[in-house]
Amino acid sequence: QRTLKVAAAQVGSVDRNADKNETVQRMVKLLEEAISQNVQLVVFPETTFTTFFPRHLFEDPAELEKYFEQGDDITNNESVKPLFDLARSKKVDIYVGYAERTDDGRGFNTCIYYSGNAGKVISKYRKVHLPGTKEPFANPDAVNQLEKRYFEPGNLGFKAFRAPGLVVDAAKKDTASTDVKETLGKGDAIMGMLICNDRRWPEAWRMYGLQGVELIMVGYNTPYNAPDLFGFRNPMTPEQAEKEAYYHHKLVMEANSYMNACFSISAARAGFDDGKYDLIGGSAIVSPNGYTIAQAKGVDDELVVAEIDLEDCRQGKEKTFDFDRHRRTEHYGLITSQ
Ligand code: ING
Repeated sequence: QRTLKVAAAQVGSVDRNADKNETVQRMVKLLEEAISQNVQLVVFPETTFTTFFPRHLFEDPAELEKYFEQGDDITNNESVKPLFDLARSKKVDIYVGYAERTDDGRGFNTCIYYSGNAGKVISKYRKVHLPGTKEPFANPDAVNQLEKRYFEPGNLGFKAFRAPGLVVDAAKKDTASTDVKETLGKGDAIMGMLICNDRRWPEAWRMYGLQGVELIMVGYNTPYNAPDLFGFRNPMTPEQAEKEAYYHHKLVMEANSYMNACFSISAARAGFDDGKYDLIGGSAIVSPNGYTIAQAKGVDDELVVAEIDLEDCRQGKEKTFDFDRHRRTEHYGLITSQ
């Protein structure tokens, strides 16, 4: 029995000129709701503190800068500090996605795992798979996707980590080794973080799967009806495009959780930013057998909660997806060489 209570904190519309303090207060409210339900881990979305700004072309660098969090460690930044202070005071762990401006001026689409138990950031991940284009579409009315313009591809790889004090109380020493065989089903939870488009790339999940992860966390902003999304005119009606975007989100979360025998928690920035830029909801918690066990109902701020038992990963990791026994890496060269 290695049970823990987890939640996805879906955040509804955030307008282009929203007050960041107000947005952080909405996140604090979701965290307080989670705390009232004895939730131990809360996953927030991608670029949660602001609107999904890569949809806009900014000519003025000073305006663009407003959407980034400054510095290598943001947890004491004025406007976002309340969230991390609450997490630390109540010993709740949180995943938070944000636009990172490093001390040496680089830009990444980043998320951090803040351990309320340890009172500090214990892991950082920078989004590897950046969708969209570097240059804006010719059509001035197009909804852009300029992550390749504003961010560099992540340079931290896919590093699994162990979250102290979640399923094994801090007193009991968890096994120091992260070797899958030795630690499977023992010690602190082994986790991995992805961001949005990453979830559509099985290689990203498998990198964590090979490290024995039991839980993957993903924040996302997924539009569906931007007519020029990625440069092609969307032939579908808004209803068809919306239906397909929800289907593909569910498909990749369920399939990849199943194929890596791990739980996953996905948290959407959802709704209609500035009343018109659509983003799907669909925040969900998926089991290692690929079943969605809890999901958001709407596109507003919403907490999606489930009690999970990390032991449920063992069935997959020791049978169907026992990678050591079944994978034949001598045939997989193309995956890393092409
Ligand atoms: N957004 C989208 C995502 O991968 C996208 C981009 C939308 C890709 C629809 C394909 C289809 O969910 C981000 N931020 O990656």
